[in-house]
Amino acid sequence: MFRFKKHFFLFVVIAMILAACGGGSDSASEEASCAPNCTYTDMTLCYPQLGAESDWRTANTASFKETAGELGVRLIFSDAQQKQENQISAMRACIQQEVDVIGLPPVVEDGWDAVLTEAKNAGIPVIIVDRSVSADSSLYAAHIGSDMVLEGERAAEEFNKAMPNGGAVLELSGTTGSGAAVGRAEGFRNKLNDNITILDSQTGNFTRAEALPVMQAFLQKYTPGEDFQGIFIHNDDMGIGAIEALKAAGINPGDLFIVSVDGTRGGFQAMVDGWFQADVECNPLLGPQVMEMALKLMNGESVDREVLTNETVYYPDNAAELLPTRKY
Ligand code: GYE
Repeated sequence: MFRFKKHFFLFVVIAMILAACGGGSDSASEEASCAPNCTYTDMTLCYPQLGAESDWRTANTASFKETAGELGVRLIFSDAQQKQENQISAMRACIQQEVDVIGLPPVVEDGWDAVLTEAKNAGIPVIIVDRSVSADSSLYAAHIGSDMVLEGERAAEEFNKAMPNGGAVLELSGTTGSGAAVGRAEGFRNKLNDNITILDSQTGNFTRAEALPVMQAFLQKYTPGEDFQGIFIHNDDMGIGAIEALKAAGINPGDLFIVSVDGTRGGFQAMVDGWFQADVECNPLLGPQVMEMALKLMNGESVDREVLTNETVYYPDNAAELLPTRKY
């Protein structure tokens, strides 16, 4: 009898320990085992980068790698080459490895529900970085990035100032379905004066190489100066591709009103050369902010769900002076 009681007692204790360890329990807590005292050296951060399509992206990648190196964060980095399926499989691999936090810069807005749910069920908080997602916000911890709509609105205001009597513009837009392209296009249309028409809009997928033939095709269809007076370009890399196409066709890009987005060194150089008339800033240096937030999430602290980057518009008048100070 005594022996039976003892074994029964042991069985109950073991069962309680197993239950406390959460073996097979439904949803895990989002706090790491080091919480509330986790430090950067405790952190494994997964960053399934969307690609290497632009100078902006290169600077964004460098920001994550450098910041992780400085802070002692273990960074699991991958490059999805602008393919959503690659980003999703990289995320699944990170979930398997039980990383502490995932930073996701989504190539497009739609199609994240399944993998975000998997991360949530695994207790891994996800910070959406840079572009936005259309998924329900209960599926991720927060979003850190630029206000893409505001960027488009700022670009529109430059055309409104430069073309008070109206006219027509072309739009070279970013990756179809990406938060950056959707937001910039929306903001542009929100604020563009009624007397300025958008003659045509085509995607150059945010790359120099793809923008060049798109600009060439525009030039086959429309006569610069006559059919259109300006071009709104969703990033500097595509702007540089478009400039190449214009020059190759014997057109002086400075005769048109060209506004781009990002504010990279290439964009500043294009302003110095007289090709861009304004460059709407979009800051890629998000590594420090994302890692600071990731640490808070590991420690179970609350975070702001939407963190927008403070940005401005740059102009040719002081571009030469600012160019050497640019970090990207
Ligand atoms: O403007 C562009 C890059 O998502 C904000 O992506 C980012 C955009 C940026 O390819 O250069």
